[in-house]
Amino acid sequence: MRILVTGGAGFIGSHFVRLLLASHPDCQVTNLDKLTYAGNLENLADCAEDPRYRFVKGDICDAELVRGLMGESDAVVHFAAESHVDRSIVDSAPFFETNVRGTFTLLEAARQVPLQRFVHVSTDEVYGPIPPGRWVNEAGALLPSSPYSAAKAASDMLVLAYARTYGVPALITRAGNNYGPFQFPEKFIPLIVSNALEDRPLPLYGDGLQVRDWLHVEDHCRALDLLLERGERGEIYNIGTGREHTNLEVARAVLDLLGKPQSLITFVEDRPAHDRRYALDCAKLNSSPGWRAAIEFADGLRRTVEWYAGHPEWVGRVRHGAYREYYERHYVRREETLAAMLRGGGRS
Ligand code: NAD
Ligand code: TDX
Repeated sequence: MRILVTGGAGFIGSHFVRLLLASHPDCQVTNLDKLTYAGNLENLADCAEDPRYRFVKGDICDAELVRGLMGESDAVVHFAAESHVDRSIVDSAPFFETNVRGTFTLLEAARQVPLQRFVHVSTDEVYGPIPPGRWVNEAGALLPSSPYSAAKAASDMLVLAYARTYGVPALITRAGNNYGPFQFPEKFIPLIVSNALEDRPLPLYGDGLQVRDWLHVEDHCRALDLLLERGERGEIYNIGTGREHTNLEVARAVLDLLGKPQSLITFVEDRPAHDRRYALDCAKLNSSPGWRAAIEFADGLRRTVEWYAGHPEWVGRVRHGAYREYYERHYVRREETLAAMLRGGGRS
């Protein structure tokens, strides 16, 4: 099968490309990626020489390029997106450009070629916050809180409309928070791990009691691979573990794993419109095609912490390279201010 992967140089996309090449000897993979700050070809250095793999640098909003690549493909797995909520609050324009117009551009091409499958990788954030004691299934209302999740919800609506109107063989997946190696250290787990490694404060928004369903990236990619083969067109599939952890629990566990003091935990101003809890009902995927997360959170977190501790050069290049300006603007200055506050007996 010839598979076009968009955003394959990012965190989840790079794991997915690696999984495809490892588990499907006859596949041909084209990775279309614009290489934004989040795209990093180092994430796929071990695949670069594989004759079944091809990298194309380009934008999913480029209709001509997308039409050409899709015409040579049997299936599309669409990861490319602006993916960080905090950035969408600072500047939402690239989120609507890539997540909405980019998805529209792919769908326009998809309706003109004989594709077998189009997997649209979406998120649990489109449902908005889920009250305690409840879990949302695929029929849940979409109530996105951030510009990021609003753009993802808009792209989901386009996918459903193109499946119904033009028969594009598309399905949508909505996963919980991913974690694992190669995740950009602006996201919570790699941010707190790399801060702890440098003895910097771990910033927890608000009271730190927000709940997320942490899904190891390898479990997520296994589910996507299964759905690429056996998912039903026009359907939506939630992908989660059913486990709940507060951000504070995660931060405490990371500090314990690294033998660092709990005093590094620092409560900071909350994110605007911060969703309190995500909780997915995954009964559909669990029953057919039949998938369950295999990696326990404690084990996955330990391995992830070990990976970051063992790759200081990767973290250093990412933090101080493409990411430097944003990192300094949003984290270093804030942490320095916090550290000064703490020295002066302020909030802790
Ligand atoms: P990421 O930010 O690590 O990677 C995104 C990739 O897309 C990068 O390689 C970037 O260069 C590329 N890209 C961005 N704009 C592009 C454009 N216009 N054209 C081509 N390439 C472009 O993101 P991620 O965390 O790997 O997330 C991948 C997908 O999974 C996203 O669609 C996201 O919404 C979804 N998702 C992520 C999570 C999570 O926890 N990270 C959870 C659920 C769903
Ligand atoms: O410095 C921080 N302090 C903090 O308390 C950061 C960066 C985050 N947080 C909190 C906010 C969330 O409650 O940690 C939690 C996780 O934050 P993020 O890593 O920013 O993830 P989230 O906002 O939950 O969104 C993620 O999961 C769904 C991904 O970024 C999305 O791409 C995905 O769709």
